[in-house]
Order: sequence, then C-alpha cells, then structure tokens
Amino acid sequence: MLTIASTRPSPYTFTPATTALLVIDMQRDFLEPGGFGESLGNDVGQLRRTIAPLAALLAAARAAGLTVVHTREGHLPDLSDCPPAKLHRGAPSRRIGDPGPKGRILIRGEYGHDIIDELAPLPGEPVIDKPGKGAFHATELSDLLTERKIQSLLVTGVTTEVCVHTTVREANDRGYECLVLADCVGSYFPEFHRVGLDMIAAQGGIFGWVAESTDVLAVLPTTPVTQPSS
Ligand code: C5J
Repeated sequence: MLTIASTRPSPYTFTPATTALLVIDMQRDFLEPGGFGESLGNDVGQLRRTIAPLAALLAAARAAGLTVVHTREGHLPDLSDCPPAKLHRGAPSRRIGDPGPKGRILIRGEYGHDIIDELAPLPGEPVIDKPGKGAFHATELSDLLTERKIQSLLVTGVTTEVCVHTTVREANDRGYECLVLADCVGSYFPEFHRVGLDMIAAQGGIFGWVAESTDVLAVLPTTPVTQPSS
C-alpha cells in the first residue's frame, strides 16, 4: 500500500496491483490541428502541455506493471451510435462525421480518431472505444476493471471538464477511488481546467483527489507489481 501525502484534499492511498492508469481521449482529433477540437474554435495548444508529463507517467506505470487503459471518443462510420443531440449541437466548422484533414471527424478507424503517436498504446493494452463523454457509458470498461480487481484509478487525458470529469463522476459512483493528475489533464479553457480540478477535491474530495504526476512518480515502484489472481 502506497500513500501520497501531498494530494488534495487529503492523503491518497493506493495499491499498485489494484490500480489502473486511465488515459482518456489523447486523440489526434482533440490534440492536433485540423481535428474536431480545432473545428469547434479551440486552441489545441492548450492541450499539448499534457503530452510530456503523461508520457513520463505512462512509462513509469508500465515499468511498475500497472494496468493501463486508453480510451477514444468516436463513432461508427454510419453514425448510428451518435445521438442527434450530440451531432447537431454547437456550431462547429466541421461536424462529427464530416471529412477533415485527418479523415472523417471522430469516426472510428480514421487517422484523426486514433491516439497521438507520443502516447501510442502498447500491444495488449486495452483501448476502450466510447461513444459518449464518460468512459463507462456503453463500453466494456466496467467489466474490464472488475476482471482485473481494480479499485483505484489514476486519471489522465482530455478534456478536464468534459470527458475527464464525466468519467471521474461515473467512476466515483461505481466506488473507484480516483486520483486526477493535474499536469496530465488539460482543457481548451484554462479557467475550466482550474475549476474542474477544484470541484473534484472540494467538500472533502467529493469526486476524488488531485495531485501532480511527480507525486505519483515519487512513490511508484520501478519493477512490476504482481497482479491479483482471478
Ligand atoms: C470533448 C473530450 N471535449 N474528450 N471530448 O468533446 O473531452
């Protein structure tokens, strides 16, 4: 059992063998020019500061033998899993499914839908394709975490107030202890990022805990932990 004393709002305790690193939606469509994020008028540069610390945390998590789970937000080519409310809301320059410089926007199998090269999943690491903002909605994530006896989640990815927040709320309701790494989550809106993190740690940690990735790096073992037998 490991404890990080500097987490907000209180120390965070976790067991590496029952902890997963969750990497949410680090996709070209959100992080690179020409994707869905930019089509909504956002500055993708705001998200790119997460890449270097997240790459370091990912390497450390792999070395420690943690379960690593990646997610991708996106839809089937015929958009049958995309509710009209999601498709038609907002005024993007390109809608989900429209052709873009990296293929059809947020469509599974397209180049832009995939995870950025810097954080590419290793063979065998689960990649959860999700049609919604939350990683539990209409996916196999819950079964996967149960099978692996996961109790704690180190949460990273984009964007802080949308898919990260929705997933942390879903996970908290399911009983997972979520530690959100502030430098490894990002928003197009710095104010939403700051307030989003405050909301997680407020009221005694109403949704979870918040820390920096260096706090985790300081305690993670450098050799693989043994996973619980199923
Ligand atoms: C958004 C996400 N912001 N991954 N998706 O539409 O947060």
